[in-house]
Amino acid sequence: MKMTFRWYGEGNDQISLQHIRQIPGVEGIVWSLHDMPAGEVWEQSRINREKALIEKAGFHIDVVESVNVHEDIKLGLPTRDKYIENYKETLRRLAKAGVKVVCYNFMPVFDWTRTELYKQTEDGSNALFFEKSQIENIDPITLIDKISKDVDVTMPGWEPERLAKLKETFKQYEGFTAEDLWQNLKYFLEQIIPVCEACDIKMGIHPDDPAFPIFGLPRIIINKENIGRFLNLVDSPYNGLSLCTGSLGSSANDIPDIIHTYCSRIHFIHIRNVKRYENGDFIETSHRACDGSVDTVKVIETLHQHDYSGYVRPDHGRHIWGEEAWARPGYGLYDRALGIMYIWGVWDSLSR
Ligand SMILES: [Mn+2]
Repeated sequence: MKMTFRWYGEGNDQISLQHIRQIPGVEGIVWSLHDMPAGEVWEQSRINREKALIEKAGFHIDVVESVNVHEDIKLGLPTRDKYIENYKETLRRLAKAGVKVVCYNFMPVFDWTRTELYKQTEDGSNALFFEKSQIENIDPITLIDKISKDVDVTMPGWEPERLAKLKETFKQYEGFTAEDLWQNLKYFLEQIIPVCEACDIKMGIHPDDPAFPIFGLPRIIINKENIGRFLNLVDSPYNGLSLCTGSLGSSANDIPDIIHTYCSRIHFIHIRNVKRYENGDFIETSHRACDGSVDTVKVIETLHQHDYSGYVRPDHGRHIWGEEAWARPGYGLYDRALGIMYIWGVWDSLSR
């Protein structure tokens, strides 16, 4: 298991690389060029600059999260070929810099969805929250307006250029089915996986978050069966998973079983916990197994049984010790650092 930590880049993250260095056992930074619009080719000089900065602080740059997929590719529009060519070129350039794994997702319109970014909890911490009845009774544009008002940073998946076209994008998805999305994903993979094989970059798809359809948009990377179907679209080790226990945990998935079944295709894993309520709501919790609905101990135990040697990062944490004043939603320092210690605690005791 190789421990990593997500960092949003200089001037774009309140947490410094020096602080991350002080978390035990973190070897790599999970990074991206967060201001790159989906579909553009990443400049080699910018990739190299980021690499130099991260390596100078003592970390590897093996994992990129994410290289975003242009909406036209998901929609299967004729313009997709141009964007797929750009995607391939970005992959080649990342490979040249030494990147090993690229995380991405294939969710229509939205990257991830919550109804509240700072939901107060009993102990005074706060966390990302999803209230199902709100989603059912609000139109997406209103929700985005409401959520965006709470934060002054650009969140991945909620980039201004994406939000500006929201209405138009929704229109494009009218009548669009899950089978359409499967077909377009297959087309995309058939194009890029040979490039990945040639330049030795492993692709890891992130499950849909939450793992069920919202706003009438299809969601396909949501459960064991669909993950199996996904891996068979192109049956290559380079076509793999960025398994996220929190996303899959938003509905009743047996995550240890998913890990057990597909372990050789998991290149990157996000470990976090969520507590699901009977009415379909869920809130993000500490990493501890008893605090949420995901059996994180069994998740780590299953990885250990399989001698998992891929990349891991703690996923979202709660905001604790007042850090909501400055931290990105879900991406404070403290709870993610505690999460790492929990993961190491379980892992090390199993190794002993
Ligand atoms: Mn995740």
